[in-house]
Amino acid sequence: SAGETKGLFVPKAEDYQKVYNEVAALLQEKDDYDDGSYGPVLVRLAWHASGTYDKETGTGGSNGATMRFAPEGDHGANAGLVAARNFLEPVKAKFPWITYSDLWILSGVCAIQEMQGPTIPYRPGRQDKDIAACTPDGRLPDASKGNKHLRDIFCRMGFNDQEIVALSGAHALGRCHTDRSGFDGPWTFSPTVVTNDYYKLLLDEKWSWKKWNGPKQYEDKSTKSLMMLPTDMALISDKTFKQWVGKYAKDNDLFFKDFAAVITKLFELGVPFDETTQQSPITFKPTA
Ligand code: CCH
Repeated sequence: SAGETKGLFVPKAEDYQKVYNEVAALLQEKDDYDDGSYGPVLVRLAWHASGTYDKETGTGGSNGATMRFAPEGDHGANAGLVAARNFLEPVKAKFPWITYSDLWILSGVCAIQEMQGPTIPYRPGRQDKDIAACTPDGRLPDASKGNKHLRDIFCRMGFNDQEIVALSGAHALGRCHTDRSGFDGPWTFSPTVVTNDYYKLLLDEKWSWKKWNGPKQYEDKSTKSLMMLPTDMALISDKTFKQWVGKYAKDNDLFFKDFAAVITKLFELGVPFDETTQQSPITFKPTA
């Protein structure tokens, strides 16, 4: 029949929408976490699954979900992401046909849309790999560094300056945790809503070094309740990056459009989609 090949269940767009709805319902239900949502940490899981990609060797990326295994799950950059992976276990149990690799990315898409962000087209087709495919430590960015490091890391994935700045707008979401990265605090006043506030705050606030025992980070002079990482500040100390920060601070529609395009690219790095099926991307219907 149409939906089956050799007895294997072949999921259709409506099946992926069911998974989306389940993640969205869990996001609603489990609202006692952090700032009231698992959304930000789901976005970070999808990003760290994808951001290991190396264009030279074609290794890493979201195709594989190798963060399930200790060597990669234990990388310093992935500290705390077990909360996101555990959050998704009941979804995997309810829809065993979906791979972890597809589920993590679908959940990132769901979180962005449910937190009032732009529509992110989604294509399934990722396969889980085994422990041997774990990537080496050091492929994800180090927050204590500057503009050269950002370019080194993101060019390895295949991104340009504009794309680096557009991706960084994700820091409108969530917060730093002292027991995970060592850093502390949120970037914006609305960490569970996708906005261009990250760029506005970068430009409009006065930022100074936070005086504390933790790693070097910035705090806003007026409320001392927001933070920026050294890598965040690199986006306004570097002239080319700063031009894009200015554009996104002024124009939320432009940010949404560019963010949707660049995060779709990120989520698909190294994924060998079956081009013969000509499967068009799925547009998930938000639940709100
Ligand atoms: Fe990020 N990020 N990120 N980030 N990030 C952290 C948290 C989030 C860097 C470092 C950190 C992106 C880029 C960078 C999110 C999405 C993206 C934390 C705190 C650090 C440190 C972790 C903790 O303590 O829990 C650095 C360096 C870069 C360099 O570019 C990109 C790109 C994205 C997505 C597109 C999200 C979301 C969070 C919040 C997670 C949470 O648990 O609230």
